[in-house]
This record gives sequence, C-alpha cells and structure tokens, in this order.
Amino acid sequence: MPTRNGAAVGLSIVIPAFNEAGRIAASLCTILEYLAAEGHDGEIIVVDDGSRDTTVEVVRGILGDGGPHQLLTGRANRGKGFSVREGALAATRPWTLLSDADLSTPIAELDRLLTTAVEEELDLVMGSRALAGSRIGVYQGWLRRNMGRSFNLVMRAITGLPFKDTQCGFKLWRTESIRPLLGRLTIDGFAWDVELLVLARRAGLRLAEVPVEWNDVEGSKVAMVADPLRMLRDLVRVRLRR
Ligand SMILES: Nc1nc2c(ncn2[C@@H]2O[C@H](COP(=O)(O)OP(=O)(O)O)[C@@H](O)[C@H]2O)c(=O)[nH]1
Ligand SMILES: [Mg+2]
Repeated sequence: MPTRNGAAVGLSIVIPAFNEAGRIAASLCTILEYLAAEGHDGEIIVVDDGSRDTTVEVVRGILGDGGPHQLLTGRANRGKGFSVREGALAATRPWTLLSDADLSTPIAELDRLLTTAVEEELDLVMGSRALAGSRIGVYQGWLRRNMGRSFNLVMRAITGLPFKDTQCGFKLWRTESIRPLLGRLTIDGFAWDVELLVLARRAGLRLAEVPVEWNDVEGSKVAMVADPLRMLRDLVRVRLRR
C-alpha cells in the first residue's frame, strides 16, 4: 500500500453495478480494507438496477444492512449513467468517488486524485488512461481500444471538450460542486460522463485529467456494436441540448 500524502477525508464511493456478482465481492473487500487503512470516513454506495444475477445478495452480504453503506436497487435496467446519478444524489460525504465495480483503476489511485484536487483547488478530477503518465497494465483488446480512441476524437469534435479520456470509470468530485448539475443530466448510458463534463465546464467548475493506473478486467458489460452506436447518438443529444 503506497503512503498517503493527504489528510483523511469524508468520502462517498459510488459503484454502479449491473450483473456484477462475479466481480464485485473482491472489489468491495479491497475498498473496505483501503478505507480502514487510510482512515477515510467512507461510505460505499452500490447502485444496482435490475441485475439478473445475485449482485444484490452478494453486496448485501458484504456491506450489511443499516451500516454506514448504502445499496440502492431498481427493478428495471436503466444504464450506467442513470445509476451513477442515483448514487451521486445519495452521497452524504464532502467528496464523491465514482469507481467501476471491477476496480480496473486500483482504489489506491484515489490518493493521487485527492491530492491533485486539494492542491489545485479543483471541483472534479478524472482518472485518465491517455496521458503520458498513465500506466496501463492489462490492455483492452484491439477493437475496444480503437473504439475508445475513435469515441474520444468524435467526442472532442462534437463537444469541444479538451480531455483525452472522458470515459475512465474513476472520477472524484466535490459533492456540493457537482450536486446542482445532477438533476440536469439526461444520458442514462455509457456516455453520461461527457454530459457531466460539458455541464460542469459551462458552470465554470475547475476540472482536470490525472493519469492513473488501469487494467482491463474480463466481464465487460459493454456490447460491442449497440453501445458505441448509443454513445454516438448520446453525444449528438448532448450537443443538441446546448
Ligand atoms: N447499475 C448499472 N451499472 C452498470 C450498467 N452497465 C454497466 N454498469 C457498471 O459500469 C461499470 C463499468 O462497466 P464495465 O462493463 O466494466 O465497462 P468497461 O470496463 O468499460 O468495459 C461496472 O461497474 C458495471 O457494473 C447498468 O446498466 N447499470
Ligand atoms: Mg470494466
């Protein structure tokens, strides 16, 4: 475990989870150990929306009932963006971390984001896989990597955002800075990040991209043809809403 530079903070960790029974148990245990070791006052908020496996039971078994943590469940599957929004609205701590259930970005990378956010007085810091200092251990497959690159090019052309990687599932923000924007988010699927970043930038919030470690983990929920098409459609929607 690397040494921590900053002070312990109050932290809500939002984890969207759809059919994650196979991946989320180990991640939750790692996060709980990390929070205890670092002394953060942490709450974990898992947001399931209609998982058809035992995600809910697995999460409840680890987080328990009535503890500091929250498990939000919905019957119908609405998507990652919708679920992140629900989780972010339920956050009670001054800092909110979005993390994917597979910990592709190791939880210890929080330290780097937190340090940057505090030192540079930022409202939101996004983990990035596309900067000089990013460390990719296990790469995604060729198709998926190129899909990501193409998405970034199109995203920049359509929205004007300058970021190299808006889609990493590891983002930290000041809960109260972002809260006023949450009710205005409309993108339910995987492109939700772009809408948040566009609104945050327009609101004059301070944003930055920080290089992180990242490892591809088997069991992706992204459908290779349908999801990229939906994401493109959603980029156009974000643009049209301007
Ligand atoms: N609640 C919810 N979470 C989702 C949904 N789709 C994806 N996720 C979560 O979003 C995160 C990223 O998904 P993943 O499949 O690992 O994406 P990838 O690593 O980009 O291929 C994981 O925590 C998923 O469980 C969804 O429809 N609902
Ligand atoms: Mg993943």
